[in-house]
Amino acid sequence: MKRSLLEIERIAYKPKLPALFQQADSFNAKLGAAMESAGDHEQVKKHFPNTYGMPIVSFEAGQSKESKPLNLAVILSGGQAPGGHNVISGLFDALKKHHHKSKLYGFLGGPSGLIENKYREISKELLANFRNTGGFDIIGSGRTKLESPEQFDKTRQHLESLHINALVIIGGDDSNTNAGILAEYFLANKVNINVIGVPKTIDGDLKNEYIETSFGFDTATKVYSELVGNIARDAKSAKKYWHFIKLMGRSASHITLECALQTQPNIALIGEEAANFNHSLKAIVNDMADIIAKRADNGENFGVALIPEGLIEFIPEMRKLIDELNELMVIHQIELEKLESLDEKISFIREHITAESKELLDILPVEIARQLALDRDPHGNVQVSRIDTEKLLLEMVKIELKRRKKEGSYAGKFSAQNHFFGYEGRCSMPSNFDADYGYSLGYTAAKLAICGLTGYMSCIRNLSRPAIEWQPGGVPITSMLNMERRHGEDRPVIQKALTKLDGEPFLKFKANREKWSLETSYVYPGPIQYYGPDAVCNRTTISLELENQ
Ligand code: FBP
Repeated sequence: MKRSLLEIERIAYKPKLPALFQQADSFNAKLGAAMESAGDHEQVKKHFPNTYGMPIVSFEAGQSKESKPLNLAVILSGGQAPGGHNVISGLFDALKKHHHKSKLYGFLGGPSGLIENKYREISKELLANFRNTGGFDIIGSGRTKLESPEQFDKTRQHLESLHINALVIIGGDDSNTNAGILAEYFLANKVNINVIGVPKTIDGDLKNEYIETSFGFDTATKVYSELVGNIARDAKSAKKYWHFIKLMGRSASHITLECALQTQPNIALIGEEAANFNHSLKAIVNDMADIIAKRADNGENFGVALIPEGLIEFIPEMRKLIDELNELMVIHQIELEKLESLDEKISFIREHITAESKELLDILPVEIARQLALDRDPHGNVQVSRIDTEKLLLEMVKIELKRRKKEGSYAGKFSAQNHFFGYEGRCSMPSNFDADYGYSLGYTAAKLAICGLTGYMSCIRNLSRPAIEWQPGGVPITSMLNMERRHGEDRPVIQKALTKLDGEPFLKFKANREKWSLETSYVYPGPIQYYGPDAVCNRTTISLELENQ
């Protein structure tokens, strides 16, 4: 395999570990307080009689005793995130340190690899090509939902045939929910295999009091911020375009908020704010047109607007339409599957939604209506990355500015470009932070498995401090659950962390956005740096720094 010079250098990088793991080899689990679920205690408890109320776990150095070899299995689940190969490296190194005859098996293509029994053993030689690299290609990933007893049973058979002691699931909120369900199922059925989760997602929405951030968010936001900064500088140089940039991130606006803090654009929309203040599509378009008009009055017919991909789900009338579509797609699944074209599906949908939603569907550009009618992902989510919200807003702003021009209240020139940054950031070489964090999460997951724990998520705290001060441990997955409506029924799921409107990152943005909207005060973060001063190479995100201050 041909490698770039940077990749060759990166493979040799030694990720930093928390001091505790540098000082000792043998650990005991230190049990803390028992933990309730994030919400709906009684209902969650009913679903998890064996794993509800488990204690939070930290580690303390223990006596070295004779250890037995362990076999671990690992899967990568869902969208790619920088640092995934490092989680596997951390798992492998901790496992081999525990006992050199221990083995690590990677199941291929995500959860489906477990069901279809497709795997490869992860050897030192194989891993040597992947340390500190981007991507998930060492074993691949997938979005199959591991949820039915039949799938659990096949998983059990395949894991038992390899004498696996613990399965590590590296995934986002939905995959970790399933890790918790599988741990419960194995305990209930007296299967002697533990299950440990690892928090992964560029979206940054898998976080809570204990999980400060997921791996991947740091690198992805640095990649997008570099691109946004480059575009902002182009806009300021040419002075002729407005750039409407949609950023990935699913429902939550964490990525957009972080990129806004890093680059100081003229507009950054935050979906959670739109929902909180009931901002209609029309109100959002009006606010954007106001800023564009004010900048035009100052002779600045250019600018940068950041739009989270999940915005569409937060606009109240859109949310109502999407909720109706979600329910309808479950109830009328068979009829909808029989319809061949998207336009036939839309006609069917029009007949089965409320008059209010029908009115909205009819005024949306045809392309957007078609995108909304597309299938959901296996977890029942609207595939927001496939909806062109940036184009929708651009078209609507254009119409509004035309109206204002006619009426005489706007005399500027509006010429716009649209962009979508998403896949560009998911497989980037991990930043030093994600290389260290991913590795430490993998190392911690192996330690949790070695301590014989199940139903836990690997957790590292104190992340805005240098890695040596990081605190590793485990949090019960059931402590993150609440009940939510999915596929037309109430199910226990990990609560998604949306952008907090009283959180420090949003407050900092709010305090500055008016200034940024009119003054052209862009910041250009430049590319991720791996070598050089700490302040440039080892700094994490502004969001994490503000949240932890
Ligand atoms: P995860 O929740 O699986 O980490 O997904 C991350 C993500 O990149 C989202 O930001 C995006 O909406 C989605 O994946 C795109 O999914 P796909 O890779 O299936 O196109």
